[in-house]
Amino acid sequence: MKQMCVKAPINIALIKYWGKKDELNVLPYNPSISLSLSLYETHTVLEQCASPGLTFTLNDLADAKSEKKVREFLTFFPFDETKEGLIIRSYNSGPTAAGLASSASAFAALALACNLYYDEPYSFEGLASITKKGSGSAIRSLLGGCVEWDTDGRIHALDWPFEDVVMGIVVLASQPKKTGSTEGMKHTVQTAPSYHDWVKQSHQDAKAFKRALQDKDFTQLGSISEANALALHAVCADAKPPIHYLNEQSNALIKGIQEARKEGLFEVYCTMDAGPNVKLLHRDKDTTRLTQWLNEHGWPEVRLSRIATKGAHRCER
Ligand code: 2P0
Repeated sequence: MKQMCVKAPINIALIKYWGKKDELNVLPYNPSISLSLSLYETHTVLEQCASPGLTFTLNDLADAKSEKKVREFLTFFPFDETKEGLIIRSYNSGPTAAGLASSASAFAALALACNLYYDEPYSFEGLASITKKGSGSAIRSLLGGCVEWDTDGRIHALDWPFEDVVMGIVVLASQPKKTGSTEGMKHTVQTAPSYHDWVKQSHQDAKAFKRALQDKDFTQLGSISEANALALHAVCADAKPPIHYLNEQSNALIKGIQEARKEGLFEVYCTMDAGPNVKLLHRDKDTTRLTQWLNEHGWPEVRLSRIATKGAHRCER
């Protein structure tokens, strides 16, 4: 029986994507830049089956909502449910739908697995353009390292000069978020008066971020990333009614990190996505001081991640 196994890493954006200028083709209003991370990944297995129909499981459980999205995604491939049997098993090693990029790794893995299973109907560019239709940010998990997704819908690997950079993730909540990203960004585009200023600023942030990469200037890179994340949450709060992904704990942790940084205790920068969890960008030399500080202040244990050098790739079962 035919079978295909693929793994894809999560990615965390340092310059955030939030809003589609073209919903049909999933083209973003602004460029985003991310790091693929080795901490969590999705492992997806496609298997031929004798009886026609689709069976989908997520972490070995049936999941109607995800199955619907997978079925929609399969329309990009020559899958005929009335004639062909297909079992898709998907495993997320991290929490699902909690702002930890599980849909990014999931659709990157699914897209590559389907493309290989059906003998590559798409070139890499074609694959990228359908992957983002599963989930916009998933396009960035096709590549490893530092990845830019531009407003024309293309992805580029950027040279990442910091071998010692670590991303720490402090999980403050692992339940699925109340407002999904798709609906949250649409609501923000439609109702936040400051949305277009935010887009303008994001373009400038992306330019400044790439300059900081060329200059190998971690301080600049971290400062831009933190400001860009805070601006995302400010524009969400500007929507009518507002969207608040951060909770009191997230805000307290961000404030504590900023104060400790100002005092010179460590050089750590915060970034947050569509959920309350806080990610902490720093270098090896600060990991011990950061973990001690988190511990002393009663924060949950930080999960540390290196940058994943490989994007979505075929694997053995
Ligand atoms: C990002 N996020 O750049 C931003 C920052 C969350 C906050 O991309 O509608 O699941 O499927 O394109 O990719 C999450 O949004 O949304 C996201 P769709 P997606 O990582």
